[in-house]
Amino acid sequence: MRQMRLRRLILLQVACALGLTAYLNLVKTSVERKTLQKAVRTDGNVGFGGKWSPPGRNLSSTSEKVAILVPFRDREEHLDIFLRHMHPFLQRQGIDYVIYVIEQHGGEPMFCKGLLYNVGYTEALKDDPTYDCFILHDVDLLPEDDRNLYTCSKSPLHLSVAIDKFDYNLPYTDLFGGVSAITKSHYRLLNGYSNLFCGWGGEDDDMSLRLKRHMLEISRPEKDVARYKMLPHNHTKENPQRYILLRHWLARAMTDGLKSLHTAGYNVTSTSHRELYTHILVNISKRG
Ligand code: UD2
Ligand code: MN
Repeated sequence: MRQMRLRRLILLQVACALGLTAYLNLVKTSVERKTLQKAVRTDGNVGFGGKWSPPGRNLSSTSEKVAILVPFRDREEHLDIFLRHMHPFLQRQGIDYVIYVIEQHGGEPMFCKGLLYNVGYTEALKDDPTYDCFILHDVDLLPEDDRNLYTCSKSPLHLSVAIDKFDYNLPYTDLFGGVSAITKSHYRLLNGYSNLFCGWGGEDDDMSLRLKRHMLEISRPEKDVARYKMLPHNHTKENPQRYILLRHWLARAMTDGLKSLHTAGYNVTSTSHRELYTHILVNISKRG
């Protein structure tokens, strides 16, 4: 009771400081956040760290274990919407999964998506070595159709075939960015992503070339099934080095990636099991 009164008092003080409209928005957002988290928790019984298994799964079960890797920085609003959408979606599909959010911080101003995927892959396997399948997922993409299954297959899958932003058309056939599904062994075989692409663009095309080198053809679900909405955002700062890097992709493919992760200039600041996801905070120091 005393705590509630104290909270009201604090909120009132905030109201005076911010003005009524801002205050109402604040309360609304906080209520929405709570309702959201509660809805997801009670609906799906998401375990701490964003884990969920289909009911009846036991230790001897052979169903695939899936790690969803989400590279992230400074997109809190997207993350809220993403989690609210994805937990029920994955549960309706009966997937045995954990959501990992790999967040970049530190001195590097550009966003290093490929490196974050490699760190996510490595740390997820430390957390649970039995993952068979990795879903590489932009935080701003929301699948529209439950038939778009979040499992792996014999060849790497590109799942975000038709995005509203591109009028539900695939921009080009070698595209591997957005949402993809790849087995643990293929990811290792490919030496993961390049660690060198920081800033917008190129890292997914570099991966596409790695797939070609190993003669791994990209498979895709039907266009009417693999539909996504992209949440609106500003354009991320481009990587001016990307064309030069791509020109020498073959020379780097064997070394630059999982194999050179230990020299990639990062360290894992913390790993914590939050209510709806496992949070891996990665410090990336400024590149030379
Ligand atoms: C495209 C690709 C994406 C990636 C990027 C080029 C599609 C559908 N997506 O996305 O996979 O290849 O081009 O690098 O083709 N992010 C943050 N904070 C940032 C920047 C990026 O969290 O400041 C994460 C977030 O998960 C985001 C993803 O990186 O969804 C891709 O970045 P983007 O959404 O800015 O780029 P976009 O939509 O052009
Ligand atoms: Mn985007």
